[in-house]
Formats: sequence, C-alpha cells, structure tokens
Amino acid sequence: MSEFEKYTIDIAAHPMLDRAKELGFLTTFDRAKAQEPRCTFGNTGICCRICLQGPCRILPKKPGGNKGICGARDYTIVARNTVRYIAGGAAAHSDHGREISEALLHTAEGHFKDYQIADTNKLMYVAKNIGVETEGREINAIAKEVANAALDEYRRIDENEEVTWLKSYIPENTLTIWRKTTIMPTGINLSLAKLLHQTHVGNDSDPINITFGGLKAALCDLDGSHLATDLSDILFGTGVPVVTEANLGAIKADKVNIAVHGHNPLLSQMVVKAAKEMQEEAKAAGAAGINLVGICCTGNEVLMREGVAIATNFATQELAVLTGAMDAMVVDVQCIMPSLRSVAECFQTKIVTTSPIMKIPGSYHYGFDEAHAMDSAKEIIRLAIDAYKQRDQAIVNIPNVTNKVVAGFSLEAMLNIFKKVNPEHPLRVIADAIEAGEIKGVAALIGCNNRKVTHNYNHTIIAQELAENDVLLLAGGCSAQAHALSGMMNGEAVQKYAGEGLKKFFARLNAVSGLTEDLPLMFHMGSCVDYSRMQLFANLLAAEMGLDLAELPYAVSAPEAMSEKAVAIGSWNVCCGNPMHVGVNGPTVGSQLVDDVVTKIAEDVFGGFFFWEPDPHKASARMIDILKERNWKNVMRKKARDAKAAN
Ligand code: BF8
Ligand code: SF4
Repeated sequence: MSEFEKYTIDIAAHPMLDRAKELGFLTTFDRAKAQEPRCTFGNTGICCRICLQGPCRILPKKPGGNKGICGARDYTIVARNTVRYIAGGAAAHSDHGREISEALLHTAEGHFKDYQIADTNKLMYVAKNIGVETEGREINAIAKEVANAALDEYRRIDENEEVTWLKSYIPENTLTIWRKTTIMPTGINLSLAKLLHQTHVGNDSDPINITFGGLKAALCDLDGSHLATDLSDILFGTGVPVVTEANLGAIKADKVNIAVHGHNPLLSQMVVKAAKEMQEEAKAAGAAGINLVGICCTGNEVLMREGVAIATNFATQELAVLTGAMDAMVVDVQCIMPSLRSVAECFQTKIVTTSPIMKIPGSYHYGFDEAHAMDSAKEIIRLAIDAYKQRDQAIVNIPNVTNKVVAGFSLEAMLNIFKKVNPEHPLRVIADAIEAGEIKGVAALIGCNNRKVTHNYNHTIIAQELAENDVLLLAGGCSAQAHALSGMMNGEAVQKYAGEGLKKFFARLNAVSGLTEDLPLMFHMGSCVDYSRMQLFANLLAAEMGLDLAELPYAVSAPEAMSEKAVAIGSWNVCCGNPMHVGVNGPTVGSQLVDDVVTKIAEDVFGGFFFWEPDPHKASARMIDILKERNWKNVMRKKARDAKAAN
C-alpha cells in the first residue's frame, strides 16, 4: 500500500511520487497540502479583490463588516467573483476557437501551406447548418466563408444580432428561454468585455443581473467551443474509433518520447505528422523511434484523430517528467503547470512553450509559426532527439502500467454505429432503450482534476455506479482521461461494471458495429472544447424523443471541476436544461441568495441547475434519481396526452 493513496488512486502515480520524494521534488500534491487550511473567505467566494481598496471580506460580527468598503454585499461579491470565472473560461475557450478560425481562413486562402482541409463532409455539414451556400462552389470558397462566419462571432457588435452557432444548433424552445432572459449573446468579444465592465467597482451590484450577465458569457463559451470543434474537424478530420493505451507505461524507454500538452491542436497535429516523417532521424540517434503521448486536452485531440496514447491527466502532468524518459514536453495553452520547468531540471527533459501568451521562465520558447508549421514542428522534434542523446538511461523509471483504450467517438462516429441498427433514425437506438427501461438515460462525465480531492477517485466511483445502474456514459476532458488511465475505457469494463440493461444495449451494438474491438464503457467524445459534441448529442436525442432539453433523461457530472473554463461549461449546461453535478464546493456558496439562484431558481427558469456534492456515492445516487424522475415525468406526460387523444 502506498503512502500516497490519499493523493491519487492511480497506481502508476504512486512510484513516481516515491521518486519525487527521493529527489526532494515537491509535487502539486505536496503544494496542495501546504495550502491547508484554506482561508474560509476565499474558499466560499466572499473575499473581494476587484479594486485596490481590497481585499474586502464579509465580517458579519463587526459593525459595517457585512459589506465591503464600497458597500458591496456578500451576494454582489459572490456573483461578481463567479461570473469573472466564467469570463476567464469563456475567453480561453473562445480564443482557442478564434485561432482555429484564423487557421482555416489562411488555409483556404492558401497562406498556410502545411494545413489542408481534411474533412469536406464536415465542411458541407457545418456550412449548411450556418446558412453558407454550398451548391456549385469550390471547397476553399466555402471554407473561407465558414471561417469568416466564425470570425464574425468575435467581431459582431450590433446588439440586435445573435451569434450564429448557437442559433443554428440549439433547439428553438431553448433559444426562446435565452432570448426572454436576455442571455442570448450578440458577439463573443462584446459580451465578455461587457461582463468585465458590468463587474467593475461601483458598477452593477444586483446579483441577479450580474448572474445573468455571467450566463450570457457562458453561452459565449459554448458558441466559441462549438465552432472550435467544427473547424478543427474540418481542418484535421473528425474522430473515428481508435484503439490505443493510457497511463505512464505509454512512455517508452527505448524511444524519443515527446508529450503534447495543452489544448490547441494546431501545433500538435503538425508534431504528429512530423514525427511520422522523422522516425529515421531518431533511429540515427540510437533510439528505436519517436513515441508521442498526450496530456490534458491536446492529448484528447490527438487521441481522437490520430490514436496517440494518453500519458496522464492534469493533476499528474509532473509525474510524466519524473519517469526520466520524457525528452520534450511541447505545450500550447491552458492547464500547463508552471512547475513543469523545475521538475524538468532534474532530467534532460526540454519544456517547449509555443504560444505568445503562454511562456514559462527558463523553458524553451519556439514561437509557433502556422505559416511554416511543419518546419516549426520538425525543429521541436530535433530538440527532443538531442535531449534523448543526453538521457541517462540508468535513471529511467517508467511504471509498467497501461490500459487498453477504445476512443475516438465524435458524434459522427457514434451515429455511424447507431445507423447500423437504425439507418434512418440512429438516435432511436438510444431512445428505444430508454423508453423500454433498458437504460435509464445518459450521463456526461466531464471536467478536471482538483487537488482538494483524491485524484481520479470521484471520477471513477461515479462512472462505475452510473454504469452499474444502466446509465449510458459519455466522457471528455480530464474526466475521460481518468477513466482511460484506470482501464474503464474498453469493452472489458462493460463486462466488469455495467448493469444488465447496459450490457444488453452494448451487446446489440457490438454485434453490428463492424469494429475490431467491443465498444467501451463510455464514449470518449474529446477535449473540453468538444463538450459541444455532447450537447449536440443531447439536442438530437431530445428531438428524436419529442422532448424539450429540460425533459431529457440526461445529466452531467464534473467531479473534480477546477478551471475557470469548468465554471463556464457548467453554467452553459445549466442554461441548456441539464442537471449539473459538481464534486467540489461551488463558487457561490458564500451567498445563500446567489447559491439558491444557481441551485434552485435556475431549474424554474432553464430546467437545469447545479448541485454540489463531494461524496461520489451520493452524487451518483442523485444523478440516477434525477434520470428516473425525468423518465417518470415523460411517461406521465405521454399517458396524459394519450388519454386526451382517446377522449
Ligand atoms: O480543458 S479538464 S484540467 S485539461 S480545464 Fe484543464 Fe480541466 Fe483538464 Fe482540458 Ni478542461
Ligand atoms: Fe472592497 Fe468594493 Fe473594492 Fe471589492 S470593489 S475590493 S468590496 S471596495
């Protein structure tokens, strides 16, 4: 038994934490310990640092202490802090989408020679959805117009207009609610700037108005994410089922190991391509070849499209370096720990930053130039080959842990499988299983790692208990990686964990899927940006079942939510009518009023709501109850309709 069991359930992580201890390197787990006990003000969101008079805390026992210096009450402070998380998250996701849009535009115009349009079917599908003419036009002309439509989402400032992507993909009933509550965004940049303005000192103090401003920003997150996924699929291809492996054992002692880490696939796709061409160079340096592994959502992107193995997820990124066999870690944006540089100093590992807005002091910075993408990727790989030559094989220590992963389930890939059963109405396959009671509904497992809880534990328990109770699972982000690392993303896991109904459901699909492997316990739909795939799935399933989104037996869980993006994602899920579990304290708990708005009132307005539940057993039980209740209501509604029709 490892002394680190409280830190993580990942058995590959334990020997690496032993190693860190020997080396005297303090990992993120040690640093989390150093932060305890947490400040209650900060932990509950009632500390305001919005102006230089702060920090102001809510101190009810002191005269005047129930307000900040400017007079802001707890509800204003909590609402402002929460929506500023959303603004940060939406900015990150949307800016990622903007970069992909620029890349598609330059590719279509012929300026980015190393990129091509990989999926013309997706291009046509997206073009038709957003109203771009396709008949008799050249591919590049269509791509250019689609890219410009995406860029218009950022440029638009006419408040009478609406963002295109949401308008094109979200069901009309939900759009009506968003319009009535004035949260339908005009343009992404405008909405985010307005929210920062709204929450400036001495501006809005109405917690409801602030919260709704935040929800508009959350919808910008969905809009920017959705177009990022669509345009990434067009540029790099839409995921198809792949079989690979996950965990630190995917790092190979005899190869030049390169980890791609971050979120944006523009560079990592090129690294994959370059690595294929440069195997001989690696061999000339004495290695058996080049081995790519993925971490965090860049890892998910190249897993989906290229079948690249997963090394690990957010919390354990430092441990990949501690193997001593990582020659380069190439990072782009988001969720990259600044501490990577200091752990890399113990080894030959080169940390290579590539974005002008993500640099780490002391690491290698290669300003990635999309106009010469292949050259940039090759230069980075050469750096890794050089590092390999300096590697001391005697100190390499790679845990012998890997698990089989079956992934790559874009919505298109899933529909292709369901079409084998029902070519006309693929989602009838799921609708029938729900209506027959074979499965209880669908749950999306999403989100990060958060050092406030044991790494990957809650993800795993919730997934196992939902599966045991016949809930069909979708997964993405670091949550999907948690399941991949622990061996739950393959057909064997269905036999081990699924209830009888879910087993039957999978058996029917396996009989016709045409895949070499059985379907896994959960459909890995990609990175966090790709959560729009899950929402699109929910939209289509609701349409197939004749339900509103808020009636669909669908629930979402982020057991270890951590980032600002997670707050934005959770919020748009609520706006879409989805019950949204979060396994750590919500940022609103410091104000009863704001907390009631997001956990109770939200349901009356949108049908979706947040609930905070740190206990994974209670969380899965509540999710199952919610699915059962939605099913029961749907049966009752149908009975009432049938009775009315009979009279
Ligand atoms: O975007 S799940 S820790 S890596 S924020 Fe970050 Fe969270 Fe991981 Fe992907 Ni998403
Ligand atoms: Fe204090 Fe008000 Fe400034 Fe916040 S905005 S730090 S509550 S004075």
